[in-house]
Amino acid sequence: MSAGTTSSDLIDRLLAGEKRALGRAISLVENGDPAGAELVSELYPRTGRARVVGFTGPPGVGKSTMIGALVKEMRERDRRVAVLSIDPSSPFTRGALLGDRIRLSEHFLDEGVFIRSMASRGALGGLAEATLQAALVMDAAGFDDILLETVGVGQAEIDVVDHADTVVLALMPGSGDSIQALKAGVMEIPDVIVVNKAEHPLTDTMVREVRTALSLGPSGDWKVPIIKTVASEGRGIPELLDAIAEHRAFVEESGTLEERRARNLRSEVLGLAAARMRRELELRIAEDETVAALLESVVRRETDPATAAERLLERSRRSDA
Ligand SMILES: Nc1nc2c(ncn2[C@@H]2O[C@H](COP(=O)(O)OP(=O)(O)OP(=O)(O)O)[C@@H](O)[C@H]2O)c(=O)[nH]1
Ligand SMILES: [Mg+2]
Repeated sequence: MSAGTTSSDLIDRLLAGEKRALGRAISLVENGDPAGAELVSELYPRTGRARVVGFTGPPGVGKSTMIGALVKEMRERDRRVAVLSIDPSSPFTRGALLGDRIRLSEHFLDEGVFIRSMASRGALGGLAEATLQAALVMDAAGFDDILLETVGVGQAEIDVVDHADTVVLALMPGSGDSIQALKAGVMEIPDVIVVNKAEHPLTDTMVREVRTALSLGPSGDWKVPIIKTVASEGRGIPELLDAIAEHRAFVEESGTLEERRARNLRSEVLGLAAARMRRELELRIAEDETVAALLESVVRRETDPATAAERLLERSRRSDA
């Protein structure tokens, strides 16, 4: 069977919402298989319908637990939901992965729920690229909502959570670092803030600190709601889902959804191009003796880093011509 037939059959099954086909498609993307990239480019015109909600926040605040509880609530509201959690192979996410598996078995027979963790090695743009491609595939498979769980590591060219239609920041009492980051403007203002583990006596103090931090930032037309949850008991989860839905309605009605998506897609293209360019440059450094000599001269303090970078780029442009 040729690759073409495999992919058209896979596409048909995927568009019919078949979970096994979806799992297979995501594996292709995750492994950086060229068939995955081809699949995404074919499916792309059929995407854009799903509502993408990104969850970020420090390790262990309860993002996975919260998402699990939201999935349950969403099923009660008759929505088909796909969950994608990103595993940058940190020791923290190991436990959460286990949690995902437990929830996965809970929804195993439900065609309306799909849960998957990503750990990519293959894709050119790394994990971020593979994750966004996986989200597109889920979108094409007809899921109403896609929930993305990420840890807020902002060093990559592409921060996945920035590509969501709604960004939820999860905190818990004692998440002081995040408050500082919000205050300092290091952290992008989210659309919804959750204070989880709200059974803790310091919850209201935390809520006040969050409110103060937000009041220091730019104030837009959307007032960021602060929701208290005890995710492990499902408390506050319907309120959280309502807040997410309200944000969605707000961005749709105000026309900012289109603007936001256009801006996100533009930065995704730039981010992917930058990641590819970096990889090309790294290959060049590994393979080109002149470049290796240039780097050595930086180490010997004969050429400064900025000048060397300029020469590296000049050299790579020349070889493109
Ligand atoms: N006390 C309390 N514990 C909770 C609550 N929600 C989640 N937990 C527990 O907190 C721990 C971490 O929860 P996770 O959902 O794995 O947290 P996470 O943010 O996904 O963690 P990472 O993916 O590792 O960043 C687990 O032991 C949960 O059972 C809550 O509302 N109260
Ligand atoms: Mg988790």
